[in-house]
Amino acid sequence: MPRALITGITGQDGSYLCELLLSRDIEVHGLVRRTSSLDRSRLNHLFSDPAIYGRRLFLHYADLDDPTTLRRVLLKVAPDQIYHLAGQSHVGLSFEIPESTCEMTAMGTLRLLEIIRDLPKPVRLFHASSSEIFGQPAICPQDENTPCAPVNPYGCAKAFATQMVGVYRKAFGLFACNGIMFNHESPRRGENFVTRKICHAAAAIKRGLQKELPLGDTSARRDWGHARDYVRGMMLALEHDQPGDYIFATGQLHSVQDVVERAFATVGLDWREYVRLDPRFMRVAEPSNLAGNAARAKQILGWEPVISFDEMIIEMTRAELAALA
Ligand code: NAP
Ligand code: F7E
Repeated sequence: MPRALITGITGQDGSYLCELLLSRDIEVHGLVRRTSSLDRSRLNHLFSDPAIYGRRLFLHYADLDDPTTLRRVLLKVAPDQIYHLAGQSHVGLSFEIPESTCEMTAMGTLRLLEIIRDLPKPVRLFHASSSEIFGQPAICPQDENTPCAPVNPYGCAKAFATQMVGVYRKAFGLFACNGIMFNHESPRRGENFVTRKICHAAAAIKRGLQKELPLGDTSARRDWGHARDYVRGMMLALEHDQPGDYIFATGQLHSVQDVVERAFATVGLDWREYVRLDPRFMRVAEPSNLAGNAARAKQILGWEPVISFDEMIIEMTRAELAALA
Protein backbone atom coordinates (compact mmCIF):
# COMPACT_ATOMS: atom_id res chain seq x y z
CA MET A 1 0.00 0.00 0.00
CA PRO A 2 1.55 3.39 -0.98
CA ARG A 3 2.12 5.76 1.94
CA ALA A 4 1.50 9.52 1.98
CA LEU A 5 2.39 12.11 4.60
CA ILE A 6 0.38 15.34 4.86
CA THR A 7 1.58 18.44 6.68
CA GLY A 8 -1.45 20.58 7.53
CA ILE A 9 -3.79 17.57 7.67
CA THR A 10 -6.12 19.33 10.15
CA GLY A 11 -6.78 22.21 7.71
CA GLN A 12 -9.43 22.57 5.01
CA ASP A 13 -7.34 21.04 2.21
CA GLY A 14 -5.59 18.49 4.42
CA SER A 15 -8.89 16.97 5.52
CA TYR A 16 -10.27 16.61 1.96
CA LEU A 17 -6.96 15.30 0.67
CA CYS A 18 -6.84 12.74 3.49
CA GLU A 19 -10.31 11.44 2.52
CA LEU A 20 -9.35 11.30 -1.16
CA LEU A 21 -6.10 9.38 -0.55
CA LEU A 22 -7.79 6.92 1.82
CA SER A 23 -10.44 6.29 -0.87
CA ARG A 24 -7.58 5.39 -3.27
CA ASP A 25 -6.13 2.85 -0.80
CA ILE A 26 -3.21 5.04 0.17
CA GLU A 27 -2.07 4.87 3.81
CA VAL A 28 -2.13 8.39 5.26
CA HIS A 29 0.12 9.88 7.94
CA GLY A 30 -0.56 13.42 9.14
CA LEU A 31 1.48 15.90 11.16
CA VAL A 32 -0.39 17.66 13.95
CA ARG A 33 0.67 20.40 16.34
CA ARG A 34 0.29 20.27 20.07
CA THR A 35 -2.65 22.55 20.91
CA SER A 36 -4.49 23.23 24.16
CA SER A 37 -7.58 21.50 22.78
CA LEU A 38 -7.75 18.12 21.06
CA ASP A 39 -10.61 19.28 18.86
CA ARG A 40 -9.70 18.43 15.26
CA SER A 41 -13.15 19.00 13.89
CA ARG A 42 -12.39 18.43 10.20
CA LEU A 43 -10.95 14.98 10.97
CA ASN A 44 -13.29 13.82 13.73
CA HIS A 45 -15.31 11.50 11.47
CA LEU A 46 -12.10 9.67 10.45
CA PHE A 47 -10.51 9.81 13.91
CA SER A 48 -13.54 8.14 15.49
CA ASP A 49 -13.73 5.35 12.88
CA PRO A 50 -11.85 2.30 14.27
CA ALA A 51 -11.58 0.82 10.77
CA ILE A 52 -9.57 3.88 9.71
CA TYR A 53 -7.73 5.56 12.59
CA GLY A 54 -4.71 3.51 13.69
CA ARG A 55 -5.11 1.20 10.68
CA ARG A 56 -4.88 3.37 7.54
CA LEU A 57 -4.63 6.83 9.08
CA PHE A 58 -1.95 7.81 11.61
CA LEU A 59 -1.24 11.17 13.26
CA HIS A 60 2.18 12.31 14.52
CA TYR A 61 3.07 15.35 16.60
CA ALA A 62 5.46 17.72 14.81
CA ASP A 63 5.84 21.41 14.11
CA LEU A 64 7.36 23.13 11.09
CA ASP A 65 9.84 24.94 13.34
CA ASP A 66 11.08 21.70 14.91
CA PRO A 67 13.32 20.07 12.26
CA THR A 68 14.62 17.33 14.57
CA THR A 69 11.13 15.98 15.10
CA LEU A 70 10.24 16.44 11.44
CA ARG A 71 13.28 14.42 10.42
CA ARG A 72 12.50 11.69 12.96
CA VAL A 73 8.90 11.35 11.79
CA LEU A 74 9.90 11.30 8.11
CA LEU A 75 12.50 8.59 8.73
CA LYS A 76 10.02 6.52 10.73
CA VAL A 77 7.10 6.85 8.30
CA ALA A 78 9.24 6.57 5.12
CA PRO A 79 6.47 7.99 2.89
CA ASP A 80 6.31 7.66 -0.89
CA GLN A 81 4.59 11.06 -1.17
CA ILE A 82 4.60 14.23 0.94
CA TYR A 83 1.87 16.85 0.58
CA HIS A 84 3.18 20.01 2.22
CA LEU A 85 0.11 22.09 3.09
CA ALA A 86 0.98 23.45 6.55
CA GLY A 87 1.43 27.15 7.17
CA GLN A 88 -0.17 30.38 8.36
CA SER A 89 -2.66 30.80 5.52
CA HIS A 90 -4.40 34.11 6.30
CA VAL A 91 -3.21 36.96 4.08
CA GLY A 92 -4.67 39.81 6.17
CA LEU A 93 -3.14 38.41 9.38
CA SER A 94 0.25 38.09 7.69
CA PHE A 95 0.58 41.89 8.03
CA GLU A 96 0.13 41.51 11.81
CA ILE A 97 2.37 38.45 12.27
CA PRO A 98 4.86 38.70 9.37
CA GLU A 99 7.79 37.05 11.15
CA SER A 100 5.96 33.88 12.17
CA THR A 101 4.23 33.74 8.76
CA CYS A 102 7.61 33.76 7.02
CA GLU A 103 9.17 31.45 9.58
CA MET A 104 6.52 28.75 8.98
CA THR A 105 5.74 29.22 5.31
CA ALA A 106 9.14 30.16 3.90
CA MET A 107 11.71 28.65 6.28
CA GLY A 108 9.42 25.73 7.20
CA THR A 109 9.36 24.69 3.55
CA LEU A 110 13.13 25.06 3.19
CA ARG A 111 13.67 22.92 6.30
CA LEU A 112 11.44 20.23 4.85
CA LEU A 113 13.36 20.33 1.54
CA GLU A 114 16.64 19.94 3.40
CA ILE A 115 15.34 16.87 5.25
CA ILE A 116 13.91 15.33 2.06
CA ARG A 117 17.25 15.84 0.30
CA ASP A 118 18.91 13.56 2.89
CA LEU A 119 16.25 10.83 3.05
CA PRO A 120 17.50 7.35 2.15
CA LYS A 121 14.46 6.66 -0.05
CA PRO A 122 13.33 9.11 -2.81
CA VAL A 123 10.02 10.78 -2.07
CA ARG A 124 7.61 12.87 -4.18
CA LEU A 125 6.77 16.33 -2.79
CA PHE A 126 3.76 18.55 -3.47
CA HIS A 127 4.02 22.13 -2.20
CA ALA A 128 0.87 24.24 -1.73
CA SER A 129 1.85 27.49 -3.42
CA SER A 130 -0.52 30.39 -3.95
CA SER A 131 -1.73 32.95 -6.48
CA GLU A 132 -0.61 35.51 -3.87
CA ILE A 133 2.92 35.13 -5.28
CA PHE A 134 1.70 37.18 -8.29
CA GLY A 135 0.43 40.18 -6.27
CA GLN A 136 -0.49 42.82 -8.82
CA PRO A 137 0.54 41.16 -12.10
CA ALA A 138 0.76 42.99 -15.41
CA ILE A 139 -0.72 39.95 -17.20
CA CYS A 140 -4.17 38.41 -16.68
CA PRO A 141 -4.78 35.48 -16.51
CA GLN A 142 -1.57 34.29 -14.87
CA ASP A 143 0.24 31.08 -15.79
CA GLU A 144 3.30 29.17 -14.57
CA ASN A 145 5.63 31.71 -16.27
CA THR A 146 4.11 34.88 -14.77
CA PRO A 147 6.75 36.68 -12.64
CA CYS A 148 6.39 36.82 -8.86
CA ALA A 149 5.39 40.27 -7.53
CA PRO A 150 3.85 39.70 -4.07
CA VAL A 151 2.22 42.60 -2.18
CA ASN A 152 1.99 41.09 1.33
CA PRO A 153 4.18 39.06 3.73
CA TYR A 154 2.22 35.87 3.01
CA GLY A 155 2.84 36.25 -0.74
CA CYS A 156 6.55 36.92 -0.14
CA ALA A 157 6.86 33.79 2.00
CA LYS A 158 5.04 31.65 -0.60
CA ALA A 159 7.21 33.11 -3.39
CA PHE A 160 10.37 32.13 -1.48
CA ALA A 161 9.06 28.61 -0.82
CA THR A 162 7.89 28.16 -4.43
CA GLN A 163 11.23 29.20 -5.83
CA MET A 164 13.11 26.95 -3.38
CA VAL A 165 11.02 23.99 -4.53
CA GLY A 166 12.10 24.79 -8.11
CA VAL A 167 15.74 25.16 -7.04
CA TYR A 168 15.79 21.80 -5.22
CA ARG A 169 14.10 20.10 -8.17
CA LYS A 170 16.78 21.36 -10.57
CA ALA A 171 19.81 21.23 -8.29
CA PHE A 172 19.20 17.93 -6.48
CA GLY A 173 16.82 16.14 -8.85
CA LEU A 174 14.00 15.98 -6.30
CA PHE A 175 10.54 15.02 -7.55
CA ALA A 176 9.07 18.27 -6.23
CA CYS A 177 5.95 20.05 -7.58
CA ASN A 178 4.39 23.44 -6.91
CA GLY A 179 0.63 23.68 -7.15
CA ILE A 180 0.06 27.42 -7.63
CA MET A 181 -3.45 27.46 -6.28
CA PHE A 182 -5.98 30.25 -6.55
CA ASN A 183 -8.59 30.71 -3.82
CA HIS A 184 -10.54 27.57 -2.99
CA GLU A 185 -13.32 27.26 -0.48
CA SER A 186 -15.77 24.78 1.05
CA PRO A 187 -17.92 24.29 4.14
CA ARG A 188 -14.63 23.41 5.90
CA ARG A 189 -13.03 26.80 5.12
CA GLY A 190 -11.61 28.68 8.13
CA GLU A 191 -14.20 31.02 9.66
CA ASN A 192 -12.21 34.21 9.06
CA PHE A 193 -11.97 33.83 5.27
CA VAL A 194 -14.49 35.95 3.44
CA THR A 195 -16.65 33.27 1.76
CA ARG A 196 -17.19 31.28 4.95
CA LYS A 197 -17.72 34.49 6.96
CA ILE A 198 -20.45 35.60 4.54
CA CYS A 199 -22.17 32.19 4.25
CA HIS A 200 -22.12 31.79 8.02
CA ALA A 201 -23.53 35.30 8.58
CA ALA A 202 -26.34 34.82 6.04
CA ALA A 203 -27.39 31.60 7.81
CA ALA A 204 -27.00 33.04 11.33
CA ILE A 205 -29.05 36.14 10.42
CA LYS A 206 -31.72 33.87 8.92
CA ARG A 207 -31.85 31.89 12.17
CA GLY A 208 -32.06 35.11 14.24
CA LEU A 209 -28.61 34.57 15.79
CA GLN A 210 -26.76 37.52 14.21
CA LYS A 211 -27.86 41.05 13.34
CA GLU A 212 -25.41 42.36 10.74
CA LEU A 213 -22.39 41.48 8.62
CA PRO A 214 -19.34 43.80 8.80
CA LEU A 215 -17.08 43.49 5.75
CA GLY A 216 -14.03 45.14 4.19
CA ASP A 217 -13.70 45.79 0.47
CA THR A 218 -16.69 44.12 -1.24
CA SER A 219 -15.47 45.14 -4.70
CA ALA A 220 -12.36 42.90 -4.30
CA ARG A 221 -12.37 40.11 -6.87
CA ARG A 222 -10.94 36.61 -6.72
CA ASP A 223 -10.77 33.42 -8.81
CA TRP A 224 -12.73 31.14 -6.45
CA GLY A 225 -12.94 27.35 -6.85
CA HIS A 226 -13.89 24.42 -4.60
CA ALA A 227 -11.31 22.73 -2.34
CA ARG A 228 -12.44 19.24 -3.38
CA ASP A 229 -11.42 20.01 -6.98
CA TYR A 230 -8.04 21.39 -5.88
CA VAL A 231 -6.98 18.43 -3.71
CA ARG A 232 -7.66 16.18 -6.72
CA GLY A 233 -5.13 18.32 -8.61
CA MET A 234 -2.56 17.77 -5.84
CA MET A 235 -2.89 13.99 -6.15
CA LEU A 236 -2.69 14.08 -9.95
CA ALA A 237 0.50 16.17 -9.78
CA LEU A 238 2.25 13.45 -7.74
CA GLU A 239 0.84 10.61 -9.86
CA HIS A 240 2.41 12.03 -13.03
CA ASP A 241 5.73 10.57 -14.17
CA GLN A 242 7.52 13.98 -14.22
CA PRO A 243 7.61 16.70 -11.56
CA GLY A 244 6.43 20.19 -12.50
CA ASP A 245 4.60 23.36 -11.51
CA TYR A 246 0.88 23.75 -12.19
CA ILE A 247 -1.66 26.53 -11.91
CA PHE A 248 -4.91 25.31 -10.31
CA ALA A 249 -7.66 27.85 -10.98
CA THR A 250 -11.08 28.33 -12.56
CA GLY A 251 -10.07 31.38 -14.66
CA GLN A 252 -13.25 33.19 -13.57
CA LEU A 253 -13.36 36.29 -11.39
CA HIS A 254 -16.13 37.05 -8.89
CA SER A 255 -16.37 39.89 -6.40
CA VAL A 256 -16.97 39.66 -2.65
CA GLN A 257 -20.27 41.38 -3.48
CA ASP A 258 -21.19 38.39 -5.72
CA VAL A 259 -20.62 36.06 -2.74
CA VAL A 260 -22.86 38.27 -0.58
CA GLU A 261 -25.69 38.29 -3.11
CA ARG A 262 -25.55 34.52 -3.75
CA ALA A 263 -25.41 33.62 -0.04
CA PHE A 264 -28.24 35.97 1.00
CA ALA A 265 -30.38 34.82 -1.96
CA THR A 266 -29.89 31.23 -0.74
CA VAL A 267 -31.50 32.09 2.61
CA GLY A 268 -34.11 34.39 1.04
CA LEU A 269 -32.93 37.66 2.65
CA ASP A 270 -32.14 41.11 1.22
CA TRP A 271 -28.40 41.68 1.88
CA ARG A 272 -28.87 45.51 1.86
CA GLU A 273 -30.47 45.33 5.31
CA TYR A 274 -27.49 43.61 6.95
CA VAL A 275 -24.14 44.30 5.24
CA ARG A 276 -22.06 47.25 6.44
CA LEU A 277 -18.55 48.49 5.70
CA ASP A 278 -16.04 47.98 8.53
CA PRO A 279 -12.59 49.54 7.95
CA ARG A 280 -11.01 46.95 10.27
CA PHE A 281 -11.36 44.40 7.46
CA MET A 282 -9.72 46.57 4.78
CA ARG A 283 -6.25 45.34 3.74
CA VAL A 284 -3.10 47.51 3.76
CA ALA A 285 -2.56 46.39 0.14
CA GLU A 286 -4.82 44.36 -2.14
CA PRO A 287 -3.65 42.12 -4.96
CA SER A 288 -5.46 42.72 -8.23
CA ASN A 289 -6.53 40.79 -11.34
CA LEU A 290 -5.68 37.40 -9.84
CA ALA A 291 -7.21 34.94 -12.30
CA GLY A 292 -5.44 31.75 -13.31
CA ASN A 293 -4.87 29.96 -16.59
CA ALA A 294 -4.92 26.23 -15.74
CA ALA A 295 -4.28 25.04 -19.32
CA ARG A 296 -1.06 23.25 -18.35
CA ALA A 297 -2.77 21.26 -15.57
CA LYS A 298 -5.53 20.34 -18.00
CA GLN A 299 -3.16 19.29 -20.77
CA ILE A 300 -0.64 17.36 -18.64
CA LEU A 301 -2.74 16.10 -15.73
CA GLY A 302 -6.22 16.09 -17.25
CA TRP A 303 -7.31 18.35 -14.37
CA GLU A 304 -10.33 20.64 -14.59
CA PRO A 305 -12.51 22.12 -11.85
CA VAL A 306 -16.06 20.72 -11.95
CA ILE A 307 -17.82 22.59 -9.12
CA SER A 308 -19.13 26.05 -10.09
CA PHE A 309 -18.99 29.23 -8.01
CA ASP A 310 -22.78 29.26 -7.52
CA GLU A 311 -22.92 25.57 -6.51
CA MET A 312 -20.13 26.16 -4.01
CA ILE A 313 -21.68 29.21 -2.29
CA ILE A 314 -25.07 27.48 -2.11
CA GLU A 315 -23.43 24.34 -0.62
CA MET A 316 -21.55 26.44 1.94
CA THR A 317 -24.61 28.46 2.96
CA ARG A 318 -26.81 25.36 3.28
CA ALA A 319 -24.12 23.69 5.41
CA GLU A 320 -24.17 26.71 7.76
CA LEU A 321 -27.98 26.61 7.94
CA ALA A 322 -27.87 22.90 8.79
CA ALA A 323 -25.21 23.45 11.47
CA LEU A 324 -27.38 26.13 13.12
CA ALA A 325 -30.65 24.18 12.93
P1 NAP B 1 -5.77 26.06 6.63
O1 NAP B 1 -7.17 25.54 6.67
O2 NAP B 1 -5.45 27.34 7.28
O3 NAP B 1 -4.81 24.91 7.22
C1 NAP B 1 -3.47 25.18 7.54
C2 NAP B 1 -2.86 23.92 8.16
O4 NAP B 1 -1.49 24.21 8.50
C3 NAP B 1 -3.54 23.48 9.46
O5 NAP B 1 -3.55 22.08 9.50
C4 NAP B 1 -2.60 24.05 10.52
O6 NAP B 1 -2.65 23.34 11.75
C5 NAP B 1 -1.25 23.81 9.84
N1 NAP B 1 -0.16 24.59 10.42
C6 NAP B 1 -0.09 25.95 10.51
N2 NAP B 1 1.07 26.30 11.07
C7 NAP B 1 1.76 25.15 11.36
C8 NAP B 1 3.00 24.84 11.96
N3 NAP B 1 3.81 25.79 12.43
N4 NAP B 1 3.38 23.54 12.08
C9 NAP B 1 2.56 22.56 11.66
N5 NAP B 1 1.35 22.78 11.09
C10 NAP B 1 0.96 24.06 10.94
O7 NAP B 1 -5.29 26.19 5.10
P2 NAP B 1 -5.89 25.52 3.76
O8 NAP B 1 -6.94 26.43 3.20
O9 NAP B 1 -6.20 24.09 4.01
O10 NAP B 1 -4.64 25.66 2.79
C11 NAP B 1 -3.64 24.63 2.74
C12 NAP B 1 -2.36 25.23 2.18
O11 NAP B 1 -2.61 25.75 0.87
C13 NAP B 1 -1.78 26.39 3.00
O12 NAP B 1 -0.38 26.33 2.94
C14 NAP B 1 -2.27 27.61 2.25
O13 NAP B 1 -1.40 28.70 2.48
C15 NAP B 1 -2.23 27.12 0.82
N6 NAP B 1 -3.18 27.77 -0.08
C16 NAP B 1 -4.49 27.80 0.23
C17 NAP B 1 -5.39 28.40 -0.65
C18 NAP B 1 -6.87 28.45 -0.35
O14 NAP B 1 -7.56 29.22 -1.02
N7 NAP B 1 -7.36 27.64 0.58
C19 NAP B 1 -4.92 28.95 -1.86
C20 NAP B 1 -3.56 28.88 -2.14
C21 NAP B 1 -2.69 28.27 -1.25
P3 NAP B 1 -3.70 23.76 12.95
O15 NAP B 1 -5.00 23.08 12.60
O16 NAP B 1 -3.03 23.20 14.15
O17 NAP B 1 -3.80 25.26 12.93
O1 F7E C 1 -10.07 37.43 1.28
C1 F7E C 1 -11.72 40.69 0.93
C2 F7E C 1 -10.22 40.65 1.18
O2 F7E C 1 -9.29 36.33 3.38
C3 F7E C 1 -10.61 37.48 -0.03
C4 F7E C 1 -6.07 32.30 1.38
O3 F7E C 1 -6.54 30.97 1.26
O4 F7E C 1 -6.54 32.81 -0.92
C5 F7E C 1 -6.83 33.19 0.41
O5 F7E C 1 -6.43 34.53 0.65
C6 F7E C 1 -10.91 38.92 -0.38
C7 F7E C 1 -9.77 39.90 -0.07
O6 F7E C 1 -8.75 35.28 1.12
C8 F7E C 1 -13.39 40.82 4.14
O7 F7E C 1 -9.70 41.97 1.29
C9 F7E C 1 -13.49 41.87 2.24
O8 F7E C 1 -9.66 40.82 -1.15
O9 F7E C 1 -11.04 35.16 1.98
P1 F7E C 1 -9.83 36.02 2.03
P2 F7E C 1 -7.40 35.79 0.43
O10 F7E C 1 -6.81 36.94 1.11
O11 F7E C 1 -7.66 35.94 -1.03
C10 F7E C 1 -5.15 32.87 -1.30
C11 F7E C 1 -5.02 32.40 -2.73
C12 F7E C 1 -4.28 32.14 -0.35
O12 F7E C 1 -3.25 31.59 -0.72
C13 F7E C 1 -4.57 32.32 1.11
O13 F7E C 1 -3.98 31.25 1.86
O14 F7E C 1 -12.00 39.37 0.43
N1 F7E C 1 -12.54 40.92 2.13
N2 F7E C 1 -14.03 41.82 3.48
C14 F7E C 1 -12.44 40.26 3.28
N3 F7E C 1 -11.65 39.22 3.65
C15 F7E C 1 -11.81 38.72 4.90
N4 F7E C 1 -11.06 37.66 5.30
N5 F7E C 1 -12.72 39.26 5.78
C16 F7E C 1 -13.53 40.32 5.45
O15 F7E C 1 -14.36 40.77 6.25
